[in-house]
Amino acid sequence: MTSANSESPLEQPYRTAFHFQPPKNWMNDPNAPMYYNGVYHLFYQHNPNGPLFTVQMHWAHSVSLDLINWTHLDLALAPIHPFDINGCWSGSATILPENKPIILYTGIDSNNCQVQNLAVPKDPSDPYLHEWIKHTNNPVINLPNGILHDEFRDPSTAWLAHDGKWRIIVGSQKDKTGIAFLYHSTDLVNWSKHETPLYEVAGSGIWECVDFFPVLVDGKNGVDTSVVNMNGGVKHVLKVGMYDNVRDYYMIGDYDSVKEQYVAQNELTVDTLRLDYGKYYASKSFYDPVKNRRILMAWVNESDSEADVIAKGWSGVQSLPRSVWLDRNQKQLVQWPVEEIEMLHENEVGFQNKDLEGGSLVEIEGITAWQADATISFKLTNLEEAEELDPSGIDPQVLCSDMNASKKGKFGPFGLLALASHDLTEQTAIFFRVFQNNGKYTVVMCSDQSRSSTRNGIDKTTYGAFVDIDPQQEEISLRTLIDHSIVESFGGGGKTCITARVYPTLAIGEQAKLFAFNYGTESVVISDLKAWSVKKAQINIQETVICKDQ
Ligand code: DQQ
Repeated sequence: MTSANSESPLEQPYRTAFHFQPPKNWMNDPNAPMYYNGVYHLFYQHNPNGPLFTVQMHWAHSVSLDLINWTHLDLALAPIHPFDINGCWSGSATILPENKPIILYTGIDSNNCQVQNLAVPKDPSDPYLHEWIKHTNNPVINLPNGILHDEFRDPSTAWLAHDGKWRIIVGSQKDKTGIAFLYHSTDLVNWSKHETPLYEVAGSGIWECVDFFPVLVDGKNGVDTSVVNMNGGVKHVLKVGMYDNVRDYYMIGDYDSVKEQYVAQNELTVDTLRLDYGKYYASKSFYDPVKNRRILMAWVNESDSEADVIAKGWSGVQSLPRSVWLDRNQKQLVQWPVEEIEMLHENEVGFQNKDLEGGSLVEIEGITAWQADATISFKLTNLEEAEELDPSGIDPQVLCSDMNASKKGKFGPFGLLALASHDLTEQTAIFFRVFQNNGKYTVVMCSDQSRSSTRNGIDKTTYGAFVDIDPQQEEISLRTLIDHSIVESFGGGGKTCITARVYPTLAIGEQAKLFAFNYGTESVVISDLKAWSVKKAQINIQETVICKDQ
């Protein structure tokens, strides 16, 4: 294998076509995504010197006019000052009311202590904000008493509350209790720790990349992070990255900035709500004022070995940016790929109302199946025939591994076989199973990577989660974005998301195929199928190519 720079699909079959990644080397967390003066900015944790993680993180920087095509800029932050000499770690952007962006980030200082730093653009009139100046008062927040030197990081976007004071949260832990420390400031330079954290959960371990944002109670639009009180019109999401299991969990609740209290309506346990039930971590959201929406991005790590990463010369992709809003049931979030992906669609194919008998499959032809966007909806009748299963105490991920895509049920497995070789030796199966219990139905969504590659030494964990829909009332829908080595799936209209990394050896380029399948014994009806080839995005093109009037 040659380095990522050569970009030949045969030499670099796992480089993505429309998911963001750097030209080469290591990338992890998205940092400080924001919209400023007509341009979207994405910074990210980057090792500019190699494809593996190092504590000596830099902030790399790319800009976009549409969240799909990106221009690569010079590094924005490098670890060269006493307050970040051992690493510029994750952080967030805030756009101040006078339309000035700032960044707060974690520095690993010369004592290897995690502290929080402030940076501002050198020239706010520069459309791309190339250069960033670190504040002379850095660090602006020191390690709290009683907290270990390496357990205090990732400041959130700041929000401005009723009293004219800014607030941020910072992730930490004490004796295994995960903590979101709360800080107040009037000038974003001088910060004081509030006497109580915004939230803490015993036993959850250190929290990383905390995110705290409002969502409309009614509607899909986003709201600015500083909207804290709309007379009950918003709820607040607290998202925490749990370092111990590398998963992003969230709670929905009510935030009162006067009482400085967050009351969550769901508990945070390993069984509760996750943004994505596959590989998806360190996510960060921002409010996009142009399209009045909240956008979410996350790091999707590799599943191959360190030796593979060294051979490829790069590691890590970003999820496709997703719009995120509160479901009508007010109990969970809904996520959906940003509409801009449609500019890359071509070769639309589809059909309606096709019976898919038990044990059958149908190829979705006419698209480039290794670079595709597919949506499919299933209608089920005879639901009284569904197998019995009491969902209480069931871990859907375990259920999906035990009952993988090759295990015949009654309703299910049915779904898509992505990145499949012609003889199906290789396939990534994204599918549903439906069960009943005392007149209620349970829908389980699985992403089965066990046959995704003929190669060994790859993490092929099967993922699974419940989808909170009633198949008597609504069809079961699936949308899957397929991009060489990433399969990003949205079940139930975006209520359940599962992202996987896969490394096919046969299902590469024109050899890759896409099928709809039903290996259950009961028939299902494909009420609607649409699929597109997805053209290659311009990712990390040279700076001169992008300009605002294009
Ligand atoms: N990655 C960063 C940290 C953060 C972690 C270091 C999450 O700031 O806690 O690269 O993946």
